[in-house]
Amino acid sequence: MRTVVAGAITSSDGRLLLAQRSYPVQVAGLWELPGGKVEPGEELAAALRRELREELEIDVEVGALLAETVELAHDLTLVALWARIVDGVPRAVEHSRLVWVSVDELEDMAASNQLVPADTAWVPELCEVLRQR
Ligand code: 9L3
Ligand code: MG
Repeated sequence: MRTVVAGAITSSDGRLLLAQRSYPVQVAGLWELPGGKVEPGEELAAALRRELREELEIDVEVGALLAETVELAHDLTLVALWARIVDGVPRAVEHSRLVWVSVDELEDMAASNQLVPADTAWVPELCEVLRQR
């Protein structure tokens, strides 16, 4: 059983960073919270900081866990942590594109199935928290 950790990266003006997957073909073109697999023995927050350095060339400060845990196929469990950028400007190293979305844009993208299916579990919490900011 492995864990995948994703970052709910927020901006000071209440936007969320989404990254467009370039692989595998089943989800290529869909948008996700960026992240990746936790290494054995690695802490969740450390894994997220490592993944976001690798994938986006940013340093983040990691916050709380989002409530929903998603069971993926192949013995993978997916969790998300709130995060904010403390250094760097996000660059799509392995994604096709990056976008900062407002809450309304996030809801539209979810409603039109532009998010990777697994990540839709977080949309209600993402919207609720971002609207409070
Ligand atoms: N995954 C789903 N939603 C996400 C992320 C970061 C990852 N927000 C899934 C896709 C892959 C697996 O987790 O099946 C591993 O992710 P990656 O290492 O390919 O990013
Ligand atoms: Mg990844």
